[in-house]
Amino acid sequence: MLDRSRPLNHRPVRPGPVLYWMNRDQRAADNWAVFTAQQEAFRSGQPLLVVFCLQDAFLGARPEHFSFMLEGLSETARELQDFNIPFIVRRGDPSREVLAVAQTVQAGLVVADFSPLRLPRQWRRDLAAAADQMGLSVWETDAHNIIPCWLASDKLEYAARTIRPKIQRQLPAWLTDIPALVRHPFDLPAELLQTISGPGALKAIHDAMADLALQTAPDGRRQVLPPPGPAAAKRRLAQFIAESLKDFDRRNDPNLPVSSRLSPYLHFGQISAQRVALAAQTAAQSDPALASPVASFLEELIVRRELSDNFCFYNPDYDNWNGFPAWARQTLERHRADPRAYRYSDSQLENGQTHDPLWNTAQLELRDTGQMPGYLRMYWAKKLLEWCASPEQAQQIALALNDGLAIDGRDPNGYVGVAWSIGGVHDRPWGERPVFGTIRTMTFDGCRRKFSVDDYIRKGWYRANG
Ligand code: FO1
Repeated sequence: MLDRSRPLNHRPVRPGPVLYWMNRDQRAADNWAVFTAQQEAFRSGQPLLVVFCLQDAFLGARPEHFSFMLEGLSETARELQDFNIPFIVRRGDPSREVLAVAQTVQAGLVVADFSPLRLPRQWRRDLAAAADQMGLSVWETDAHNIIPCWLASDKLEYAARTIRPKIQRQLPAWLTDIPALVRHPFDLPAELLQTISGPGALKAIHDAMADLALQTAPDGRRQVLPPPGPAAAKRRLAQFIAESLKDFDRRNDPNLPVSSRLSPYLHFGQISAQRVALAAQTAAQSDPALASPVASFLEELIVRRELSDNFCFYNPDYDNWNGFPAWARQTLERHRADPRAYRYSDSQLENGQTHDPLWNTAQLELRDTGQMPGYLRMYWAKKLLEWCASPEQAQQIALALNDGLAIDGRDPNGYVGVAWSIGGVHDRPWGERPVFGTIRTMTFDGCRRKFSVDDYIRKGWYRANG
């Protein structure tokens, strides 16, 4: 079998229970990290356990986003427990908490899943270094991408067109069936479990949800979110394939219900991208009419998503000006002093109070539902460039709104989406315009030519006003 794992320190695996630290891939099924941990536990006849570290805050996520995650985790906890795999929830810094659990159970190996983002990577680095001191091996398994990020490409890619051939070449080897977990035959001694888990994961999750129920976001509003969890994700996938995949080539029209709406589940790892890709492929095999929409869907699901991870993994400046390509920084620099036709306060932007009704509707959809149609996310970010005092400020506002409001915020796709829109990342120079320079623009009239802007605004008005 191909190896989706790599060591994070130089210690050999030693006898002892295997611990999977779950972070980005919050599911039991179709999770290569828990599967790898189980394989290693089998090899030496050892117990397997899973730990999750709950943070008090994560990159501006709202209480509703934490609730979405926690409800999914309680489902995942039950699923793992059915496989005789204890699930432990700890609160606090993962490098410290994972190490404490590993020490108590005298683990022989810790397996982490993979994230290309700064803070989650720092957690892994700290854990691997501290574990190294104790002679404990730490591995990382990419359970999120279909091709492990460090193998898909070994460098920062310029654009979809440069990573696509690399992915296409390697994909047949990686896009395989995903093995199922089996009931784990080796038990962790009950008193040890009691020591590390206290009253249990479900109680810890329940308590955390009760705390969240008392909290409101700084704006005092409560978003209406889709149903959370792995089971809801599977239902969404089935419905998407049955009802809307055939129209996926028309996804740029936000009035049509063609988007997969899987992104919240993919972000929290409640569904595996590989499972989604296999399901789409299977659908295409049984219906030739699906060939083109499935190809477009897989382009977004695989090439674009894995390109986003590539950008964040190889570019430490994925969320600031220095991450923009040189041509984009030069052109934006040249237009820095161009007059802006409109300027708005943070609150006017957050509450969709600009002169542009299309932008306002998209922003209010984001504010109130945590989601925004994919095509409008680009328009939305580009308008911020047009209306803010500087490109840096536009990027920071776009990221604050996206991380703070989007259910799938705080994700490589969000950082890349904003950097593409404002800083030309993965794009090329276009015709010269005020403020934008040669960064590609998007306009209200351009949208009008693509879809009924009036319908979108009217429906948005009804969504907001009943
Ligand atoms: N991961 C955790 O391990 N613990 C958390 O408490 C946690 C909260 C959280 C809140 C919002 C959100 O969007 C993601 C969250 N994650 C959490 C997941 C995780 O850190 C990230 O999805 C990835 O690491 C990003 O690549």
